[in-house]
Amino acid sequence: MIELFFWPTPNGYKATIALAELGLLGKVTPINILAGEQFDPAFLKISPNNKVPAIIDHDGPNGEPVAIFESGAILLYLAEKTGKLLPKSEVKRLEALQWLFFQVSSMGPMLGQAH
Ligand SMILES: N[C@@H](CCC(=O)N[C@@H](CS)C(=O)NCC(=O)O)C(=O)O
Repeated sequence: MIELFFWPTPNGYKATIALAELGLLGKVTPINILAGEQFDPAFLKISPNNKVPAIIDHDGPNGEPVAIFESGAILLYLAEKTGKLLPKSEVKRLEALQWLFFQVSSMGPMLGQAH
């Protein structure tokens, strides 16, 4: 199971939905970004850009714990770890990756600024 550091925002839900769909959602630690908890030094060791979502996979590469921040990196990590969510066909995989990068680099930030 994977530990999630979460606040109920669209970015927070992206990681939550992927973890739930994969049956990997473990302990959920709320990080209240309205109260400044994202600047807690302990959380900054997990997410150095002081943002949710972030995860800790206690069974990461080589069986070691690994902390991951950035929703796109989390989604890619989960897809590669499980062999799910990303198509196997190279062309379809590239298509999915283009929309993933479009979402995290173009759509997400614009919606964030709009709100
Ligand atoms: N590029 C990041 C954006 C994450 C992000 O903007 N998180 C916001 C909530 S939606 C946050 O934690 N803000 C707290 C802050 O910036 O201090 C991702 O895709 O994970």
